[in-house]
Formats: sequence, structure tokens, C-alpha cells
Amino acid sequence: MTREAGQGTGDAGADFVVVANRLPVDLVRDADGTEQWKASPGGLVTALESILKANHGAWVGWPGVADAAPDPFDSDGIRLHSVLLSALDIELYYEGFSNATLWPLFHDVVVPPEYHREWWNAYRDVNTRFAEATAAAAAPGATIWVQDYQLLLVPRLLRELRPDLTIGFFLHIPFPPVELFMQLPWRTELVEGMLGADLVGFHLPGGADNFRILANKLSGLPSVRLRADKTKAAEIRVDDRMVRAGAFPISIDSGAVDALARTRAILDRAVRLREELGSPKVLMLGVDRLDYTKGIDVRLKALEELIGEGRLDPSEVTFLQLATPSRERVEQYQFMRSRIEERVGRINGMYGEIGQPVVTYIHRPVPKSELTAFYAAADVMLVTPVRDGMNLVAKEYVATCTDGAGALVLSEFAGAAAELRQAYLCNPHDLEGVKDAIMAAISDPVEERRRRMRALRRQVLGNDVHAWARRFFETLDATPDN
Ligand code: GDG
Repeated sequence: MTREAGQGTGDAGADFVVVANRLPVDLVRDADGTEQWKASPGGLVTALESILKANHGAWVGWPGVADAAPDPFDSDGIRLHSVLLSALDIELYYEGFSNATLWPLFHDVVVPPEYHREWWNAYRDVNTRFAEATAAAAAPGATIWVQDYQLLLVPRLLRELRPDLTIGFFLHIPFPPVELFMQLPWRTELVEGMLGADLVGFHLPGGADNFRILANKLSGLPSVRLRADKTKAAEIRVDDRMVRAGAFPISIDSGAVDALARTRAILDRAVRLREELGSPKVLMLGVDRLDYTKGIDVRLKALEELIGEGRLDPSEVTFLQLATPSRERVEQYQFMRSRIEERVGRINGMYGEIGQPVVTYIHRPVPKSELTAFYAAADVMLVTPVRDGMNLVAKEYVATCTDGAGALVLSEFAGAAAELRQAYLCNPHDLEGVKDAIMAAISDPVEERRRRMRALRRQVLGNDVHAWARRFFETLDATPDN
């Protein structure tokens, strides 16, 4: 990766620009103390890499460190433009408005959202800076794709600066019911911010519907629903423009996950892992960012009760929970971490044997290969969020089950449940239902479990992240007035 400024897309700007809170790089400090930016490829980079490379692509985002804004540099053929955030910006815009106002509100107020004017002011300022950086990076007539809830105001701010651009927006988290969204003191500004895009994408048709209703309720904008359209889209008239809103369920690079899961290294590691865990009869797995929306407590409660009632034998069952650290400076995350760790301790204290805990809990990130081995080793995957935009973990598990032998327990409140109908679906608020789903996933006849997994694999392997990006751009190109 090179760091020289002035290379790559040159002064003319980029024809395609992704705008996201984070740049796909991390600042890494080597043993000798030198610092360098290293690519950190996430799902979005994978999905957009070929489009970015083929279109003189650029990416605008925060490099992940306070007060750092290196000159534009190239990473894997993509020009990266940094937006500078101070420590105070991070506290007010990111930890505050994004993660303690919008995140809980958009996840059905699982914890109470906080409304603070100084957070909102910082959010508006930072969104303005993102829009300015994007306007400076884009070539005339370029296509821009703005990502997620941290940047809801960017589409409109950017359109004001650069009416020549085609602007898409995608929301990775749920878009809440109208009654909840109406709590927001800045509800009209936020909806009008999103309406600056030509196409607004959601995971589910319900999100697009809520958005269409709010555009009418808050800004009096008329809309029509395009029922025959595959994305269940609506068209909203904004002045002399048409804005389209529709459902684009995201996916993973299923083929790549499937291929990795078939490698000798992963298969061997999966076997060793089961041995290290005491060769349990049943290995259950949870993989999440440590977040209160993910329902980690729900599955721990279910496990504790199933053992307490004698329906599960602790000497035969092991539960491996990977809970990656996340948003550790936000208060609600600190509370939740304590509650979960207390429950893990209680279960192991009650039911574990020496050298043989029931729950193995890992609170640090693991490499992708290790995570893939976890998936490959697990008999039952527990995905029990109380609300989740999609949940890629569920799809990754399915793509990793190359032998067709695993079982997926999946919350109805994850976006993924709309596509993964053959999972063992459950309502995370109904603990008895969760327990029954876990028991069915463990005890159903092998043929039934295999039948379900075959259907899930057809779904996940047939709808990958490349198809997701393609569908979004095809719709963006077809949106009227473009
Ligand atoms: C948001 C929405 C939506 C986790 N721990 C490790 C690790 N991971 C990877 C997983 C997966 C990703 O992180 C998590 O994705 P999810 O979709 O499950 O959840 P969010 O982070 O909340 O994502 C969500 C998504 O955006 C996309 O639109 O599905 O609903 O909330 O890929 O594998 N990866 C590695 N080590 C870890 O320790 N390597």
C-alpha cells in the first residue's frame, strides 16, 4: 500500500465514491515504533472492491484515530480521503448521537435513547465535514454511495454542494416504526437529510415503508408504491426529483466463505478445537460484537434454564461465546458487559467441572481463520438478537456448513430471518420458545436438520454480497431523473 498524496485518481476526482464513518484502514504500530496504515478489509470493501477499482474509486471516512487526517493515499487501488475528528467529535457525534441516540432508537429502544442538543450539533457539524470532503473528492457527474446511520444528513448536504452527483444511501441497521422515530427532536431534518439521495436502501421492505410514511407525515411529500418491483420500492416526490426507497438485503461473499471452510487448515483446526473444548457431544456457538441488541443474555438464560431443568446435560454440552469488544466508552455497553460476564460466571460456577466450563467466553477479536474454524466446529449456532438490521454471522455460519450438518437457531427479529425461513426461528422475548428452538436444533432427526441446512445454503450461496451491490446500482441507474 502506498501513502504518497497526489497519485491515483488525480485532481479530476473520482467517478465513484463510498462515504462511510470509517475508512477501511487501521493505524498499526510496529515493534520498532513506526506507524503505518494497514488495510482492514470488511464486508463493504469486499462488496465494492471491483467497482471501486474499475471506476477510479475513492473512499471518504474517518481513519479511526482522533486528530489524524493523513493526506489522501492509495490502499489496494482505492484512494482514501480522511475526515478529521477531534476527541470531542468522537465523544459527541460518534459515541453520543450515533451510538447512544440513533442506535438504541433504531433498535426498538432496547435501552432508552438519550437526546442531547450538543450531541445533535456535533452530528450536524461532522456530517457537514463529510459532505464537504466528498464534494471535493468527486469528479463531475460521479456516483456516490453514502453508508449508514452515522451519516444520515450527508445526502442532502452533499446535493446542496454538488447537484451534479448521483447519490445512493444505504442503512445497515433497522429503520424504526413511525411512532418510535417520532420521538426524535430532529426527526424532520434527519428524514430530509436522507431524502437528498436518489435511492435510499434498507435491508427490509418494512424499513422502506416506514421511511415513505415519515416523508409524507413530516414533510408532506407524496409517494407511490411500486408493487411489482422486486425491491418493494416506493417513489417519493421531492420538489422536481423522484427519490426511490427500497429493500436490498445485504449478504456475504458466500463463495469465498464456503471455499475457506473447505480448506484442510480450517477443517483440522475445527477438529482440534472440539478436542480443546473437551470433545463435547454438542458444541453450541455464539458470535457477536458485544452489543445489547444481540441477545447474548437471552441465550445464556435459555442455557442456564435448560441445564437447571435437566433438559440439557452439562457434561455433554459446551457453549462457546465470542463477544468482540465494541463501543467500550458508551455507558450502556459497560453495564451490559458486566451483566453478561456475571451470568457466564454463575453458569460455570453452578454447572462447570474443574477444567471443564460449560461456557467458554472470549472477549477479544479473533482472526478470520479462527472464526471460520469456530463456525465449522459448531453443531448449533445461536443467533438471538432482540433486533438486528440483517446479521451477517447467521449467513457466515450457513456458508461455512459445507457438510450440511449444522443447525441455526435464529431470532425472528434479525433481518436475516426474512430470507432464512428454514432456520430454527424463535422469538427472543419468549424464553420458553427460545429453549424449545434450541432443543429442536439439538434433537431433531439428522435428516430434518440436513433438509433445513440444504435450504439455507441454497439461499445464502445463491444471494451473495456482489449480487447485493449489483442490485443497488442497477436500481440507482434506473431511478428517474438520473
Ligand atoms: C451491522 C448491523 C448488519 C465479529 N467478531 C469478529 C469478527 N466479526 C465479524 C463477523 C461479521 C461482523 O463482524 C458482524 O456483522 P453483523 O452483521 O453480525 O453485525 P454488526 O456489526 O452489528 O453489523 C447488522 C451489518 O451491519 C451489515 O449490514 O447485518 O445487522 O448491525 O462479519 O464475522 N470477525 C473477525 N474476528 C472477530 O472476532 N475476523
